[in-house]
Amino acid sequence: MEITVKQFVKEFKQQFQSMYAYSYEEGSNEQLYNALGLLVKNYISSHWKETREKYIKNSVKQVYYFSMEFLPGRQLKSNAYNLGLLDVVKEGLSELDLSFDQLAEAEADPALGNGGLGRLASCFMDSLASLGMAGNGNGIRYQYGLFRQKFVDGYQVELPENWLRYRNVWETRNDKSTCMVRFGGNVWLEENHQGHLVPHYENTLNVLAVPYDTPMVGYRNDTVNNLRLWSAEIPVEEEANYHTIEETEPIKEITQVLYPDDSNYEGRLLRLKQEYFMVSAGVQSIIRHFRKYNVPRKNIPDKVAIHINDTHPALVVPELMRILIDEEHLSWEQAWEITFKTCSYTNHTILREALEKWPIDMMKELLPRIYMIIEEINNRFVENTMPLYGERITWQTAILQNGVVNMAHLAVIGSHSVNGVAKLHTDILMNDVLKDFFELYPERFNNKTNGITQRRWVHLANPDLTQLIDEKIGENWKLTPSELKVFKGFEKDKDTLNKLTDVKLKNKKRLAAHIKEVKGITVDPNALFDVQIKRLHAYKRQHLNLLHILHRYLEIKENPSVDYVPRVFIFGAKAAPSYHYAKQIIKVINSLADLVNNDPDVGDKLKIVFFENYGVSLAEKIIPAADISEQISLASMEASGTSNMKLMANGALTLATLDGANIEIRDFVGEDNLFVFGLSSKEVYKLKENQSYQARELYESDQKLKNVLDALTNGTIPNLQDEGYALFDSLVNFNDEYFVLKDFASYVEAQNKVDDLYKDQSEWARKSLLNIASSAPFSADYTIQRYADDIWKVRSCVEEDEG
Ligand code: 26V
Repeated sequence: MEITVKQFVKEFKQQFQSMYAYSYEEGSNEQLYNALGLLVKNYISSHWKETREKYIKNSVKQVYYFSMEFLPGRQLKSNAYNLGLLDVVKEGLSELDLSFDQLAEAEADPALGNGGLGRLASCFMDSLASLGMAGNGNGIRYQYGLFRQKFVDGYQVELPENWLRYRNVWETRNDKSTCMVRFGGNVWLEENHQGHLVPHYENTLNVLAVPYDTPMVGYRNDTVNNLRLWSAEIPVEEEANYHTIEETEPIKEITQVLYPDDSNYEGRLLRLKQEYFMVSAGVQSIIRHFRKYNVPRKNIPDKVAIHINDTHPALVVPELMRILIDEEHLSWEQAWEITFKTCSYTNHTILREALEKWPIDMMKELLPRIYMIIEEINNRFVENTMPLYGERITWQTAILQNGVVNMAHLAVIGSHSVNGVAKLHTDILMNDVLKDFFELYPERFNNKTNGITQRRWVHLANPDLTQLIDEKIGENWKLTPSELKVFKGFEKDKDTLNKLTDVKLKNKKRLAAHIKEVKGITVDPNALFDVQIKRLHAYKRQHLNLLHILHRYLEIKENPSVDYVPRVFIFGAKAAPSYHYAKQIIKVINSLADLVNNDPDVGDKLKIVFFENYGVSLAEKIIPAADISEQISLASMEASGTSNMKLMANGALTLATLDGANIEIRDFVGEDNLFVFGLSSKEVYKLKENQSYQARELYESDQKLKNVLDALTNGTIPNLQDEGYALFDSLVNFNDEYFVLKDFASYVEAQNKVDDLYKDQSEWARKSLLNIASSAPFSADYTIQRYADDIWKVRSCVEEDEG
């Protein structure tokens, strides 16, 4: 985008004045940020309009990514960057004596998701736009995002995240495109005069769905796609029926808060309301938009692809059926053909406790028409499957089972494509979690290994590294990430390795200053920065990390001259508010941090930093400074992971079990350039199968392990209530569900190898370089290209223009 610094400065001053009626010199950071954001949005708006018009004019096939969660992160910097305006903006502001970075920090980080799944959705939005593909996001505009985490006396405390308090400059409320969503009441079918069976409704709760649209800006390609988030309101014409604030609650609460859990399914009515609200509004608006295309309805699958991000939006299947049958008057067969060809589904977890199963009674009462349709889908499925595959498989794959609606089954049966998010994960879906379906529909299953956007996670988060790469191999890698492999050619180049070490050190100094500021802890930037950042969950095994730190602490106490490389162990993790065990792990790590960080015997050998309120913005600060990336889940449990990819792309060496995408990371970077330990997924399956695991035997036979476990309960760690006992119990007395003790010895061994390598700084830098140069396959641009080719059948519109 062509804008001069002079023009920008003038427009910025005007923008500020028109909003606040005083000069920018008197503005607070929030105000200055708001003015700047609106100005940038103004620059975006013409591309936004033109992109939309181009898609309609060319009848382009559109992808709709349905997700209950999006974690876009702050948008000012990335929008300005993708527009090609970042330098102009920075320069202009500095002419006005303003710091861009300071203003950028005033933006609220929309935490409209829990973790990996939500962040993946946002990386995908970025890649869709950057590839010039017609991709739309569809989700919920939660008034409160994921809770703000604080530690009080080492315990996690949850505070509300009112991210909309100071307005959101990126969104546009779109009153022209509202939809009505109906809940409850009675429904019956009656034949109309054309002989169609049409539903009649009485006593429904009618909710107005209001869309808020946010531009998704492509990287220097003039493409701006749309992220549509829905908000629930009382329909204007029904306002008079509501007499008190309390009466309006059932409507307003629908989009009030994000469910702060990403692993435990609970059959909560409000959550089902949220899911249907988002799905119904989204599908209605798609069908409305499709009418602009003037194509027969049977061609919907040629013009629309709907993606179901985990089972949460799986009601897309019956909702699309409902609209096609009840409103468009298609036959069941015609409607089913369209629905099935339009929908595709990604599974993101094998954790049984996270798989959604709604009680039939609840579904019937809240969504009577939708339930009728689900029942019919199920009946037809059973009818077709039984003669071919017999009773066992048919009942195991049915949608309705034991009084519940199995949402994964609904999603698989209603989609032409089912994918996992890493090779191992897809294998596990096919051989275990969804194996009966794999027998029915092998052709539907495919793998799409996750990816990340290098734009946010490297170009913007790590400008010094980016500059170094540019200097060595030119800028092509920014548009063609595979070019990064050229960087491998510099693995023996002293100058490059020195500069790489300098860049890392600079990033670590910056993080060290931040640690000092927010935690008051002094850390040595020359120490090894060891990072584990992800949701807190037993399967991710932050407590394995904890046991190793405790082990080092005990060794140092016993022998103060022990030769450990100085290390800073960095954690960022939120625990679901109801996940008691995860919160106990947080408390123990925090108490151990108090002990270790203040023990003069320890000095710089060991520091522990547990950041509060981990999220996208904090990740952007931590990742560029990481030396070691901890990816230590029990093999088979982590579907893919994405922090593993971000850390690798920033030059951290991975310390990993062979789980999720770690396996593919190893394959690309080579066995010698990361640290692997622990059970393989096959071994885990075997161990579970033959039920031979005895955690207590390990505790009793391994003296080092025993010392560590005993330290949880013998008063070594100060200020604990029963948390140390809780950990001990789960690991020793309740037989250690995630095989922490089993993997402990090989983890400690791998950690010692990490120390040894770090002592050889140039060898470390060489491996770090190889990691960076091997990270291109994990670009979300490639992942999205594969979704586009194999599943959605959409192409870049930028290409089309040229061709
Ligand atoms: C489950 C539930 C259960 C009901 C309550 C709300 C809720 C919200 C989210 C989820 C599913 C979370 C699944 C998830 O985030 N999986 C992660 O997905 C990442 C992207 O594919 C992947 O990298 C991680 O390995 C995987 O854990």
